Amino acid sequence: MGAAQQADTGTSGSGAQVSPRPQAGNQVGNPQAGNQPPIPAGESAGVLRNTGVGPEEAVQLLDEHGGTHHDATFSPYIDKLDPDVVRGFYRDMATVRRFDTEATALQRQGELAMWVPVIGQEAAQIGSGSAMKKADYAFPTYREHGVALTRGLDLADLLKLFRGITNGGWDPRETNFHLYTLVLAAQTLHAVGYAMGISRDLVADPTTEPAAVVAYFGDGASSEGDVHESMVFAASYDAPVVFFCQNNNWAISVPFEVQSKVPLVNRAAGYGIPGIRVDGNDVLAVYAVTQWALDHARNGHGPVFIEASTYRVGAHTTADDPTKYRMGAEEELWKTRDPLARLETYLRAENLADDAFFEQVKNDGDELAAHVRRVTLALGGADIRHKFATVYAETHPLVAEELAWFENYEASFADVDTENGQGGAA
Ligand SMILES: Cc1ncc(C[n+]2csc(CCOP(=O)(O)OP(=O)(O)O)c2C)c(N)n1
Repeated sequence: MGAAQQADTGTSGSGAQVSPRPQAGNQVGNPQAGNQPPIPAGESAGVLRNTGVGPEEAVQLLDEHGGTHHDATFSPYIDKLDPDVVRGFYRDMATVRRFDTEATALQRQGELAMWVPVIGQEAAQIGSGSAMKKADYAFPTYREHGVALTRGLDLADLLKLFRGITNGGWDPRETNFHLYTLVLAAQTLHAVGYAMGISRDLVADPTTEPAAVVAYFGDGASSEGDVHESMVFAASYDAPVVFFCQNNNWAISVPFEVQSKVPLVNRAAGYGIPGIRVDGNDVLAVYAVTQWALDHARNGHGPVFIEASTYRVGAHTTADDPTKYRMGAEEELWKTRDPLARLETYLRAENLADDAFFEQVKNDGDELAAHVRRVTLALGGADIRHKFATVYAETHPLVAEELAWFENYEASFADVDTENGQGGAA
């Protein structure tokens, strides 16, 4: 990364420490503890202090004007980045934004049952996803389209779920990207269980490649008991898991202030794990912080909690109307912090990208959107009976009763369908 605009904001040298939790010598939960060099103590405004008082500021390496800042702990993770990688961050963020627009259009045209937009959160997702290695494993919620892209998924596969074709849409083992989880926070338990499995695999075979897990969830999900249980378990067993919370300020219509009386990052201290607050709209900072956390976890030092401060620019889903509960001024403020705009400003100022690059990214995005549309329309209609058949492994009287009701209801449209020359519901 170019150093021309490096400016020390004075935030480094604040004395805040990155302190790995004391090792309990639990060799089953943490087979590598003791064999690895300790993570060096760093200095960063965004890192939880030992006192448990969370940082006021978040780690930021690239501000909303495209200017860069130095951070003693995290800057080294991006200082030597190849410009191609930084351009790749932009390309991925723009790709997922274009994909999102197309999926929203498909929903509005009746081709998807609903859609969950991610606009505004691209940096949090592309930054954290890009920090992962192939052997690492991501446990997403239902909005991690950007992470899906970094894991190598064909984004069209995501839409199968939202069209009702399937309960999944991809084989998680192919990309180490778990299926979307709509039950809030349930995936954090799955993630910790998987991470504990990684630890045990290492005990069984020390030549296994060390890996870590990233558990994604939102500020609303942080109020669920599952997150608490996950963190207690992960801390107790030094599980190699990074808890990545995208605090997008809203849980549908409930504002963040209702979820927590303190910054979420403060909670990490209660579990005895390091907590880092990062500017979630700064792709470089998210990338650096997540790399640090993954190294920490992979090297046997246990879990890390990251709070990525970001904003859900659009609606919660296409079934939601944020004008009913949100002030326009807040939306306008966050638009000035747009993750793509700031990286574009930086790339242009550093002469790392020109008009031709941005034009190419736009054209490639349009091509991807056309591909996604083509694949989705070719899927045909969803067979809703499949849903009834997959609630339980065996037949269930209540499901059978509901299916009978549904079939009656469907049959009531038979006359209309005949008149219109159509053949049943899609
Ligand atoms: C256990 C559970 N309770 C309630 C819901 C309904 N629900 C779906 S999304 C949502 C808000 C989630 O907010 P947050 O965790 O902040 O994530 P975001 O959607 O903002 O990314 C709620 C309450 C659910 N899916 N699962």
